[in-house]
Amino acid sequence: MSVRAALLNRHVAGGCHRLLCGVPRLLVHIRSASETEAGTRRSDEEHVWEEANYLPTFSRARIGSFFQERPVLRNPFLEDALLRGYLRRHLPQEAAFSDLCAFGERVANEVDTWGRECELTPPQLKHFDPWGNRVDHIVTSSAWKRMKDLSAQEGLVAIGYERPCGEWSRVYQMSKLYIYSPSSGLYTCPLAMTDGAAKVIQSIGASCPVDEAYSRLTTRLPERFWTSGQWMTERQGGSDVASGTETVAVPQSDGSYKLHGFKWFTSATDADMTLTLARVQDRTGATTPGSRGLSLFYAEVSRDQAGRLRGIEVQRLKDKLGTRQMPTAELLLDGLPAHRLSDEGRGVASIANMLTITRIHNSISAAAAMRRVVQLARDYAARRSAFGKLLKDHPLHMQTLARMEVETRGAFLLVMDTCRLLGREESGTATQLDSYLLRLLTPVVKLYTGKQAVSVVSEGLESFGGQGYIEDTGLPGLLRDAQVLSIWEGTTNVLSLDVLRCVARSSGMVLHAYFTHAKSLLSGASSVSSLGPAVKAVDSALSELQTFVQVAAKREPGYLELAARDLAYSLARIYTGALLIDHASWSGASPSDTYAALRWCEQDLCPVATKQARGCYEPSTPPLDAALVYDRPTQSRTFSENR
Ligand code: UCC
Repeated sequence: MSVRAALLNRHVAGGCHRLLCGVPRLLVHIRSASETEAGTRRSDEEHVWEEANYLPTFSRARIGSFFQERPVLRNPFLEDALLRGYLRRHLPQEAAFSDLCAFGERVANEVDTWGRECELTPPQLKHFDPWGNRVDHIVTSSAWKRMKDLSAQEGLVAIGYERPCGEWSRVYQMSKLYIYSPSSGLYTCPLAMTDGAAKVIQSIGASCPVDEAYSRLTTRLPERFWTSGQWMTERQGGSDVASGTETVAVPQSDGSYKLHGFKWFTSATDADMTLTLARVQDRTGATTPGSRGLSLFYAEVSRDQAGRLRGIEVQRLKDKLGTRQMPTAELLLDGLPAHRLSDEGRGVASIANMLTITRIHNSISAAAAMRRVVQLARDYAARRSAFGKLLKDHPLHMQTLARMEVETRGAFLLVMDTCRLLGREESGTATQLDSYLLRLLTPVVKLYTGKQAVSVVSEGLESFGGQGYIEDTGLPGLLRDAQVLSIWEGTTNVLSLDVLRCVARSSGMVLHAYFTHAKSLLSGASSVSSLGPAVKAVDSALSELQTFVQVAAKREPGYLELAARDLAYSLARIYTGALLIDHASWSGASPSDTYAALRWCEQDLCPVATKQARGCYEPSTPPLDAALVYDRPTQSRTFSENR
């Protein structure tokens, strides 16, 4: 620091008024954040000093001159080597490519800001108008409304039904949602349910009045576009829908119904219509309990002339950990006009199509959350210096990001393969084995990617240091929103049991389809020597899995139930390994594709066999688990004795 500057600082620090008034030409230290180029550091010697005619009466405190550059979101389509490689291999259609590229540009430059606005302007419930009339208005942000128009224009639901790419149309649609999801302000949630409702209506056969609804759910015209809700959850039944659903459907003389009940979680409650479950009352008012008493209903959300919701009271909005952008409500159904869509007692089986679609959307969102955090983290690693060099030049940091990348690639391929199967089924090209595989993979991909997303996004936040924990960076919201992915649409354990259920209901055919396809993926790569260790690992994991299944099939039912989660994880890891190998053996693959496959296959691919060998599913285990969970100091020993 120059002598002059030091003198000046002393004077200012001393509050020397004389100096301010009496000396005509003073030096002012420029220290405003906006005047300092982001990410640059200047030594004291290099500080810029400027002459000025006066000093302000008040001046900001010195806050230093270094400002860290923020991570920048670039076109998520162009930035994603695997997405582009996968599409080049399977869907080499110029129109789809240029649409995805243009959409990616829009997401980075425009939509991402709307998503942030959705987060910062959460929905509010206005129960009454200024004159005391009950109105139950859910007030959403303008950004949330723009998302609705955008979704229609971009065909985010419509593509799945227009099928511009034949059996690859679902892959195209889901690729678009994958690019969109982390910037969507959770608008992907209503889109998931909208897609699911369209699928249910299509599979049941769209006749009056749902033909109109179907055309609105699948339109590209914003002014016609509707979203749908999926009201399944009641106070007694989140997972156990069959025994927990209390809502009753009272038949009307014109063949329609009125619904009475309480829906405890309804997501994106600003929807235009909904599908929901209820029990039809007979003439005496009695209903059938359990799953066989449930039927599927369609209801429109509408208002009467006085502006009141017809047959619905919005009790309150939920105060949630994440997904705050989206209105989630408790609803009292008090005579909601509805139409029965399914045969009586076929409600769960009929809404299952919706569950398949929403679970796949959930998995897309999970893979997309991982991809987004990796994309931002790698950008940041090229901007942030610590310990003398950029983060990207620290091998340990790169190792961490590379592990996240491997998880993300695995999740992506697992989800896209499920979309591939869905597309084949819908376009009529699926074999029976494809259909079995789709049934098995749907719960597997949902449960596995939901968990991976939480772990990868959490790791991703850590890679920003303290900034990852700061709200106005927008990063913490990624973690909050990831946490729901393993909860809604079936928790990890409920979906693990769904895996067992579909194995049992298909008499093991879903597993036959699984083994057949996984082996065919491996056989295509057997001549690629660089993939040898990965092929060997997946091959032996498949054998272990087969042995496990044979042993477990002969054991008591409780044995398999205890193994359900590990079995589902094993199915996910082995199949994903096979997909990574298959992708790496493609002629257009990169060395990184091979490296990712090798790294993935280094983990325990078949934890169910590992844990079986350790006796984890033996009948002696559950009491020990329970004793461990409820472990308490024994009553005979007092506190002082324990010490
Ligand atoms: O609504 C929610 C939030 C909405 C937000 C959505 C956004 C999602 C993505 C966003 C991305 C950002 S959350 C609430 C969702 N609720 C659930 O997921 C319920 C979880 N519980 C289950 O999945 C259970 O396993 C139940 C409810 C399906 C079990 O019911 P049941 O009645 O005990 O099941 P059953 O008896 O096993 O099956 C009844 C029938 C059978 O058909 P049939 O009679 O022909 O043999 C089954 O094969 O339903 C059939 N079925 C299925 N079919 C049951 N599950 C399935 C399935 N997964 N796929 C095909």
